[in-house]
Amino acid sequence: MLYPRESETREVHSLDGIWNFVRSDPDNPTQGIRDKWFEKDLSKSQPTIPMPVPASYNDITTDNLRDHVGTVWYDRRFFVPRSWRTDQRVWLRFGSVHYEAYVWVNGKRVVKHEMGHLPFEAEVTDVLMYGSENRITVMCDNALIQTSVPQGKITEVPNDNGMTIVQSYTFDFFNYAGIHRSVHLYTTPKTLIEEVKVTTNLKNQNADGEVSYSVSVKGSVVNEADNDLHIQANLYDKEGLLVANATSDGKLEGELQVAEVKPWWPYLMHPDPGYLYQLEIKLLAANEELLDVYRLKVGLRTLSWDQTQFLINGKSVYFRGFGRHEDSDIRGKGLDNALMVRDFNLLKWIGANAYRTSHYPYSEESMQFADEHGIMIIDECPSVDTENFSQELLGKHKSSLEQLIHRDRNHPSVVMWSIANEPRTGSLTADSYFSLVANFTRSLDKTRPITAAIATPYTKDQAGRHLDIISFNRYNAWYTNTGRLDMVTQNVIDEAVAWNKAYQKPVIMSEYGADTLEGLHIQPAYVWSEEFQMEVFSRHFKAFDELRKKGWFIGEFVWNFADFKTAQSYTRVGGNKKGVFTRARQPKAVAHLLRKRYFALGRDLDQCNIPEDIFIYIAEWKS
Ligand code: GCB
Repeated sequence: MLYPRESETREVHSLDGIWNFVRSDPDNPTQGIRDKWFEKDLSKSQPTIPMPVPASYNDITTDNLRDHVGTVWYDRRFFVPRSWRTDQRVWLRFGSVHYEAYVWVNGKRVVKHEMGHLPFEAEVTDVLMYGSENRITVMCDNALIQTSVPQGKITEVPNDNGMTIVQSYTFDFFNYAGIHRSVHLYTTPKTLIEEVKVTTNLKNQNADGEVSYSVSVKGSVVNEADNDLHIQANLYDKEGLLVANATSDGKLEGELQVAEVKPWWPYLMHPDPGYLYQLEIKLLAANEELLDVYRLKVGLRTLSWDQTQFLINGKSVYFRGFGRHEDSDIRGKGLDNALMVRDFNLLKWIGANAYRTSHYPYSEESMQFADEHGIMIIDECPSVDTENFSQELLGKHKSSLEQLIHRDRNHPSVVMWSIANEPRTGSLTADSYFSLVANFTRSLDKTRPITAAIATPYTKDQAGRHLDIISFNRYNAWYTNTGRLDMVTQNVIDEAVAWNKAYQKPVIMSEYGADTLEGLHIQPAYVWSEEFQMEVFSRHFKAFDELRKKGWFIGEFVWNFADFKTAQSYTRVGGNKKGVFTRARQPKAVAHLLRKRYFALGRDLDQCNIPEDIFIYIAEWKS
């Protein structure tokens, strides 16, 4: 599904803003459907409150909307200009609604979508009233069950006043819900570019590049000219100069050859990282009439991998990154440009070159930003703590990957697919389940390797054999041997070696860390203190440097970039505090340590420049 972009044939209107909101009675979640709340303004059925879009609804009010389980309703009115009545289509697109969404326009249901973090859309041409006001109504259900992705459980338990419905889940982040990303209305011509798939290749030692594109079209007029639809593809460099062009045959695909190419490089691996070209796709009729235009950014790069390494443009990559969350105060998982830009500034300040979209797909806007800034992404689907494997779950898990890959396959920043986080891979059922999930993923995209972040011990794991790259999560000195800083380095080395021995594949440590309360200082180091976090990291660094010498250890990912909200638990003080940054995106002491390491690695491995302020004057050392 293409990101909505304006062009000479397309208009985009935002429906973001303040919507009206109703929380259903948790004991009667389908009341709104039965009573047809979508047929008129919500305020005619129930008292409404204002609710920002995009945002999670949970932390907006002062009553306990936070822990609401079940359905909520949103609506708003909007104008559709008279000019849109002309010979074109209008689409309604949601960047994401968590978890299940039902959408009506002027009382008519236009789309239903299950699964958060992924976009969906519907054509609304025939239900809109042009040159007048329209109404959009959304019902959103946050309930997670054993066959949703991710999984959860709904139970009814006694409380002081009777019975209450409780949502539980094993994953360690708050189940924020609502209209999380932007809502757009956009127009397209009747015959439109529906999908564009781009792959790139570099040749002659990165001197020449190739962009292959294939386009699918919707709604071509059924007449003899159909087969003569064709594509004019133009590629422009950053300065706007045309560097290659091609006209497709009737199969609507083709190749562009780029001489003296500027490859897409990750941050700190090249002085000009994240170089993007603009690909202009023009859909033309047989008589050369311009039907539709869509433009997207393209980065030219190659990926390859074998049993010991992962390469970009033929150069071996060492990942220095983070597991992250889309999470912040008040807005929860709602898209926030200020937060996104701040996060990228911090990623670059600290010298990271990668992150994993733990534990679900991140916003399309952040994927575009990663392309621009040369940050490599391990793109994870929303399957976390996967267990109780069933056919129904498998179907939804595959669907999540299909939607993710369709959304993200053109991003140069996406270098790997992660098919799950900490799935329970110790059983034989996990073997066949993950063989199916991995093969399905490969059938959709062969150009990127597949991984999963595994916490099952290597002795029991049944999924690693289906992956291309092994990622493991482990919390030495935290969940195991708590407080024992002397039991980190060797354990990390031993486990990574064992994973490599078991599968003969490259290995990444995809999570390590320690909860740390900002400002808590205890010397000697004691759990939860800033000193402890620094020592835990430093002991891991030592292990990683030993492992790097072995030739198959390809990356280190801290857990977590920033503190984040979780469900309530006595192990969590206001949430998970393993952040290198606080939830307000300020550095803890360990951030300065990590920054020195990431830049030191960048200098050693990729010959990057070191920022001057890394060296703080202390004294003249006498040798
Ligand atoms: C993990 C999970 C992550 C948790 C983390 C922790 O293994 O993958 O979601 O937040 O541990 O801090 O417990």
